[in-house]
Amino acid sequence: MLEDGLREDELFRHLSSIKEKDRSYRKVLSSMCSIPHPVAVRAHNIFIESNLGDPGLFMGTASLEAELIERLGSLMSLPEACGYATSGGTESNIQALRIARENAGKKSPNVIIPESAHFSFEKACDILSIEMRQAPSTEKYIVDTERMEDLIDGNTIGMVGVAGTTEYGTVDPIEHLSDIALDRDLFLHVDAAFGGLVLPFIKGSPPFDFRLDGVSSISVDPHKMGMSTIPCGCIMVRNPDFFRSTEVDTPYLTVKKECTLCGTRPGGPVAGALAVLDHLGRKGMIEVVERCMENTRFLIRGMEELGHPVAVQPSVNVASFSCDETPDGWIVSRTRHGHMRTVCMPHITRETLEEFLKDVGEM
Ligand code: 0PR
Repeated sequence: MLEDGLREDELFRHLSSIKEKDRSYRKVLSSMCSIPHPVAVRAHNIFIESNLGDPGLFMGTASLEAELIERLGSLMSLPEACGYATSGGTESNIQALRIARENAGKKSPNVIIPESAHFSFEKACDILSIEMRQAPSTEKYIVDTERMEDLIDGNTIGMVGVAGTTEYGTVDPIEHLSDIALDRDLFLHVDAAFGGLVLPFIKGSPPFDFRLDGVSSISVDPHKMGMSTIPCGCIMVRNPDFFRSTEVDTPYLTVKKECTLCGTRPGGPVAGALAVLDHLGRKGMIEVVERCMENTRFLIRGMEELGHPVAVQPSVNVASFSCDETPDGWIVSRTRHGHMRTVCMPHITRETLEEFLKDVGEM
């Protein structure tokens, strides 16, 4: 710790120089986060000191969280869905498996997840001492439901389906998983961290939400395609009783019980997330998603013309290609199968993609 504090101008000169070491999003095709919408930043700043961990103190902010859950619940076809704002998809997935485990009450619990599921499930299973059984994907990079069913036994506490996979932008056959869940009386968690704010705005998207009776919980992240500030995820459940199992007594707080994983929780990103949804409305969200999807199709056409086929036609704005090299100055990621993975987030413009394709062509 410094003995004498820095002057404000010195401090901020230093911070600005450090910030320059961060990448700007311009040539970043690997991220599922983006530049937050200006209304999100403005709303976030208004609620900068609010703590949702003590909702009795911050009743206004708590009402915004309830509104956010109502908006997202409606988007997921269940306006009365019960939920709360998390720090993102990882926390939502941990909580979903925690609820599934408590709900099933098995001695040696296991959960069946698609091989393509996000690595946060590995963390969740480790923390919760649940055996993670991975079901392989088909050649379309969606889970093979027959293989999934084969893995179910008497100790299975639930299944996971992904709506908008991190690596290929595909959607698992959630309708079929929902039938299996109902048939075998299992908890079904849908990880729609990415797709939850994309698929509802695309006509003809496959069903993945609470319309399917077997879906028990869904996670949706406003800090991805919701353009909110970080961190903002949401976990929603069909049955409010599900949260009983994660409740603890909080005798000295303004509320006497808490079902969340984190204690202190920021109100700013929640205000930011709601601000974006209310400012853009359904029409504005459709425009944003359409632009991202048009850009994704443009990129796929361009890459294919250059001899780099897309691994699978995605259902959301994530596209992965057979292309071993990466042009200088660009950030893409690599899937576990070695494909070049790209995400056309709102910060990726048509001009940026033209520049990217030109550089790929010159590699
Ligand atoms: N579920 C899915 C389907 C995801 O894609 C992700 C994250 C998560 C859960 C976990 O969400 P949180 O990271 O919010 O806990 N997917 C991105 C990924 O791992 C996260 C990311 C975002 C990574 C921006 C890098 C980046 O620059 O690729």
